[in-house]
This record gives sequence, C-alpha cells and structure tokens, in this order.
Amino acid sequence: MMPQFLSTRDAGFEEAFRVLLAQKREDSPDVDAAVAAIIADVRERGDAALVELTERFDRVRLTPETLRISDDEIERLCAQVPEAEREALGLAAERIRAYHARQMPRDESFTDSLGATLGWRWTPVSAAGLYVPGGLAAYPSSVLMNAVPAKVAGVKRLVVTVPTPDGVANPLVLLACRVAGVDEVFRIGGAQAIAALAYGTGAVRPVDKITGPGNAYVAAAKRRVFGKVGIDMIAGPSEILVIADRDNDPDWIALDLLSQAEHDESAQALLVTDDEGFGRAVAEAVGRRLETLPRRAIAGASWRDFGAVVTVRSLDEAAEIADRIAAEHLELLVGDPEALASRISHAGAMFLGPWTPEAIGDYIGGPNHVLPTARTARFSSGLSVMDFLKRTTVSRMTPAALAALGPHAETLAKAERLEAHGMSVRARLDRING
Ligand code: HSO
Ligand code: ZN
Repeated sequence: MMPQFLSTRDAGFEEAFRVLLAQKREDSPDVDAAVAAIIADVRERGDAALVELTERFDRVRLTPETLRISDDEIERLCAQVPEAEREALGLAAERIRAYHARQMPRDESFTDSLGATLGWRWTPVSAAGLYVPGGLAAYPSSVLMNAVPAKVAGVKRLVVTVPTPDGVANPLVLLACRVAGVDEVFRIGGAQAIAALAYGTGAVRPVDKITGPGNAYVAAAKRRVFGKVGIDMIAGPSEILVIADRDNDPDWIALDLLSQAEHDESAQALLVTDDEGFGRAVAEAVGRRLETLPRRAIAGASWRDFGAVVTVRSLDEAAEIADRIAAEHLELLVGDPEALASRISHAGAMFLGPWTPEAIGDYIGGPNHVLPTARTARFSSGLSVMDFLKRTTVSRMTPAALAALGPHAETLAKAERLEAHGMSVRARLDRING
C-alpha cells in the first residue's frame, strides 16, 4: 500500500501538489433537512421529543427525569475506571489546566492624552454546552480539551451531552467530566442534543455556546443553531505533516504518520523530507507497521488514498510547502527545529524535535488538541480559553475630552444624516460651553 510520491524537482510538481491540496477528503452527506426537522421537533415538544428521539436513535427508554445522568450514577460508573487510567486522566487534566490558565487575557484600561479613559474587560459566557460523541469516537481526552478551558475561563455552568447507545455509558468519559468540573451530564446525542442545548427544554436549560466534535448530523445542527448560540469550529478529519531529515529513525516517523492516519479513513498523513531515500524508507516502514496495526483497515485506507511523501531540495522549500498545507499538526524533526519553526506561519500545532510525538499533544502535553483542519490554520486557531470569553469595551469621557472630540462626532453624525446622534453630543457641548 503506497502513498503518492512527489518531488519539487519534477516538472509536474506544481500541478500534482495543487491537486493534493485541493483534494476533497470528506463528502459530508446532506442531512440538513432531517436536522431541521429534529430541531423544530425539539423546539416544539421539548423533553417529549428528546425522549422519543433517544429511544429511536439510541434504543434507550428515558423519561424527562432520567434524561440527566444523576451524580450518584456518575459516581458509580467512575468507580469502574482502573487506577492507571484514573491517574493518567488526572495528570492530563492538571497539565491542560496549567497551560490554559496562562492563556487568560488581561483586562486593559488607559487614559489617553485628552483624558478619555478607554479599555476592555473579558468575561466568560455564563453557560456552555459540550457535545461528546458516543460509541467509538468518544474520546475522554477530548472531553478534557473542551471542558478544562471552559472552566479555566470561568464558565459557571458547563453541560455535557453524550449519547449512550443501548444504554451503555463510557466510564472514562464520565470521569473526565467529573475531573474537569462539568456541572450537568445528559444522555442525549445527535441533532436533538444540539437543539436542546441551544433552545432548552424542560430538563435541559439552554446554554450560550456549544463546542465539541460530532458526526454529520451534529455538525449540521451546530451550523443551524449558530447565531442563537455561539459554536466552535466544525472540525474535519485529522491531519499530520511531518518534516524530517535523514537523521531520523524511519520507524518512528512511520508511527507518527500512522497515529493520525488511524483516526479516520479520510485522515491525511504527509511526510516532507530533503532525502528521497529516507522518504522511501519511511513509506516501507509504514507498510510493515500496517501489517499488524489493529486499525490497519482505517489507517491503510487513509495512507493509500491521502498519504504523500514530498521530497524537497532544501528545508527552506519545506517551510514554504508547510505554509501552503497549513496542517493541523506539524512535526519538525530536523537539526534545528526552532529555526525551521520560525520560518513557518500556518499550522494548528507544532511539535519540535525527535522527543515530541504528536500523540503527546493529543493527551498530556498541555496545549489543546482541538485544532483547525482542512487548511483553516491559515486563518484560525485551536480551541482556547478565548472560545469561552468575550470582550466588552469600556469608555469614559471627561468634559475636556468631550469638548475636544464631540464636534468631530457631530460632523460625522451630520454626514450620516443621523440627527439624534449629533444632538446627543451637541446637548452636552452646549452645557460645557455654558
Ligand atoms: N488527534 C485528534 C485528537 C485525539 N487523538 C483524541 C487521540 N484522541 C485531533 O486531531
Ligand atoms: Zn489523535
């Protein structure tokens, strides 16, 4: 199973690289009509709709009272988590908390030369909802990556919705909720959960912002409720770009590529190297590792369909290519990774040097693993405390400041033909001028 091999020396490189960048990896099914109907149903019938839809999609019979997972039940399920997992999760939460605490922005206030005091204040959203997928894609690490920044930002009420197909809840997901300080957990999923979070029902009080990954239905529902509430990015399949020179163990690089390829058949793992022979050796190592990897069907499909090895003439060229790819994850395994990093602007997260496999960032490094995919790192960033904060500007004029600025405001108001605007300023100027 071989990926695509490209070289910047080849005449056809530009064209082939452009095709690689333009590749459509996700064909999201058109579920918008179904989602619109579900949202309308939840808005109209509230808990009764949630109960019915949960029975239909998850085969679980609930009542309005049992939509929420009680604290006792959470406690009981958490007790099933083995000690090693409990410890690892606790350490991960602590490191993610410490990292995100440093992201907290400061309020500002300053007085300018006219005596006007200006500034801004940050405040958290009052309530946030975190969607957690059910089944295989229920990653406890993703619960931490969403919930911890929300709590660090100061969100008072943090609500999780997680579907429990056939009534089965994931104990480690619930432990992650508890460790992160989640306040309420509901066993609902799909578009109905997003609708409940956005509009509220009897059992679920509405929130102001919804984050978290989900399938096509969840993504469509998030798009639909945007505006009523805030949402985070709509994440696409995982990506990794590794830039490595020949002084690396091909097997390590192979495993790093596979660590993202195993997420999804539509994931993308790319290697850029300045040594063609090394690139071949990595591809062979990937092939060998794929033979025994439990998720070889998924990882193999990703590697075959979307994987690529690009040979470049120099690391300068590698930096240029990395910026054009704007990968979600970027590993730099070269002699001077800091120097190379400083030449690259577009990436969701960078991992420097041979001792920083991307998987460390997925779990325990500290930075967030919810990152921009599909080249959106050109204009956006991974999840942070900022996603749960908003900024209010603050202004205070003095008579002197108003006397200096007011006439100009009045001029602009007249130009815009907004009479009351100008008059609200003029009334005060007249008083100042006696
Ligand atoms: N690499 C994924 C996150 C994740 N990995 C969760 C393991 N668990 C985000 O791109
Ligand atoms: Zn991962």
